[in-house]
Amino acid sequence: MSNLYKALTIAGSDTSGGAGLEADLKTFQEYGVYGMVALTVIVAQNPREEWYHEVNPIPVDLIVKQIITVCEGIGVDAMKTGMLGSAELVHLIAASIDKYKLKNVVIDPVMVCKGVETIMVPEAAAAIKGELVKRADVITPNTIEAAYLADMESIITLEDMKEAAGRIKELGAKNVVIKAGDRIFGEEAIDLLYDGKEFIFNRQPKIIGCYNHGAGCTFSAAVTAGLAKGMSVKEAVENAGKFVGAALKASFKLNEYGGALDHAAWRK
Ligand code: PXL
Repeated sequence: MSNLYKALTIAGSDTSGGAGLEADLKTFQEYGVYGMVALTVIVAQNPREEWYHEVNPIPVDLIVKQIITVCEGIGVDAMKTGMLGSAELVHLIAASIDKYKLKNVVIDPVMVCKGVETIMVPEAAAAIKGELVKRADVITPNTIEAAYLADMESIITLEDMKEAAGRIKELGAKNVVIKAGDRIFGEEAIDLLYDGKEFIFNRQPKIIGCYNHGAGCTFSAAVTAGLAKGMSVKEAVENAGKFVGAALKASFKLNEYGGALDHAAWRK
């Protein structure tokens, strides 16, 4: 490798391969970034119970060991978080960001995913709000997560998105990206990037009939990989939008419960 760029994801494993650290590593690979992992939970889906998602936490002392391996033993150019099972783990990650002076910190405040109503225990969500948002160089909530972080009932208009971004910025995040994805706005998928000065809307035609499981993880991983390679936040976010768009367009069915993104689509 001529230039070695290294990224860490502190995230859960999605056994079905579409989301979580599997999506993150596939994305890092496509960007030419060397990917490393601290595994937080293992999600197994049950085909005998309508793909019910079972979330199995990894003991925190084992997560500590993984973070030491990567942060003390190797070093990282950028990092991201994904599914975090407990407030205790959130405290640990906040302390690790400070201890190792980690740069290019991308927080994907995963609180909900398809297949489970709530995956985040309320204490962990509160800890993310109190401890991780202010340490984020970029935070990438969807509209549900953004409404929670911003103390708003819901986000359904562009003005709501701006209001939420402003409130999340006030919690201390350097840059806020709110992904409206397929949830609102009819024919369009609209993301907003707010850096405290400018509201930049990225509008794309909605991709109809695609499988979007893992799209959020892939987006935040693409931002992380971009930052690891030295892109500006604006550039990394723009690129991540295109990367996910291509992966969504080429997404494919896996079984009767859903499908997956094609992470290699951008180069085809
Ligand atoms: O897409 C959210 C998500 C994140 N991380 C893991 C997951 C999921 C959804 O299934 O399994 C590990």
